[in-house]
Amino acid sequence: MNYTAEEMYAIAHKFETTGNIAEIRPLGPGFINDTFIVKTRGDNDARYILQRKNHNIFPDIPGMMKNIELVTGHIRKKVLAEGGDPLREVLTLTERKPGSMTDEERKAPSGHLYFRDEKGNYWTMCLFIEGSVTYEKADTPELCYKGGVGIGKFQAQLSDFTTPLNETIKGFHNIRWRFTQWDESVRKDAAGRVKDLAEEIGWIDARRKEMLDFWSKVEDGTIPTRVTHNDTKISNILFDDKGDVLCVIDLDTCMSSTSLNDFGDAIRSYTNTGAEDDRNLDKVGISLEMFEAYTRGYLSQRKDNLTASEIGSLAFSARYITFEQVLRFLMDYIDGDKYYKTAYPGHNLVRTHAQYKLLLSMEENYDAMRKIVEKYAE
Ligand code: GN1
Ligand code: MG
Repeated sequence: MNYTAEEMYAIAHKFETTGNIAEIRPLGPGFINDTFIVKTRGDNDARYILQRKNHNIFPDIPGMMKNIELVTGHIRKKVLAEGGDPLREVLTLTERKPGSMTDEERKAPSGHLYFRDEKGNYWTMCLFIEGSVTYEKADTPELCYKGGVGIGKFQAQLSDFTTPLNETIKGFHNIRWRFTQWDESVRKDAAGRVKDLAEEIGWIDARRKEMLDFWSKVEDGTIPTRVTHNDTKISNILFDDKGDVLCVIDLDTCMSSTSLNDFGDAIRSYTNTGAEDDRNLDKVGISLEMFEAYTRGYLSQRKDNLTASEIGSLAFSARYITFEQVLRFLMDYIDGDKYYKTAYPGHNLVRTHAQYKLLLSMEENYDAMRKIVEKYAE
């Protein structure tokens, strides 16, 4: 990412902020997009999130922004109806300054929601929610419980959303499609790494059938399709200073899929006693205490609305999404680290091993996980 300060200011100026832009700083360790925080000074000081969306990963940014506009608009109505604060309980997109737009931009689909610069990169902006807190890891059962309530509420708010959404990444959590990509990657062996990965590739092969069997239930409708977030790791959730969920962020992957993805991906991050890329595998595993707390919170919002097939698959969904993550990290390592940003050589392999350790721990604790789900689904 090579942008001078002047270029960054010019990009931020394309959006309708209050006050003058005073500072632009990078924010967070996102794996996909580049994120900045923009401070303004004026009558109402405010902060904004400016993001360069990765169009190599999201091929249709206008379609993605359309999804986000529709979904946030729907949630905003629900928040207002309940007397909540729409500036804190849902993401607020910042539009382009009308005067900064060319006729062509004005006419483009979702043209008011992004700026495409001369390098071909896409930029978007939204309001920063003051006083919000994010976590890389859940440190208390209380936080897990509240995260579960938050994701449950998010799904409930969208349960009557019927407008078709664009598929922003093809087959995102569709393991059949992931296996198609996987077989191609292993065959191509673009970085010449396959020869050293017999053990890891065996982990994937050994679980192919059970994962495809699960996905068949989504394909044949046994498990229903709903509007889901698809990236519910804890760092994509804003909490307030009391630990209550304010809103879910990073809506890039909001699409139609199974609600189980959101449960599974949350469990993958909330309950891990180690880091997603821990080198010390002894630290990695599922905390059943955290699992119970999240499940209790989530089902308090959703148990009356989920089908028996969904409830019956909740515990497995954690294994499904964690398996998929092992596959995706390993596939990216095989491809030569093209998808995820990495901090050092071999980072994707470290991530693969750490997520595999988490998967093993979920497999060992599967009966206990199922019993916990049953307890709170009653
Ligand atoms: C990416 O965008 P971010 O960093 O929240 C990825 C998720 C992975 C996650 C692993 C669009 O999430 O699917 O689970 O990394 N997002 C995309 O931490 O691929
Ligand atoms: Mg994301």
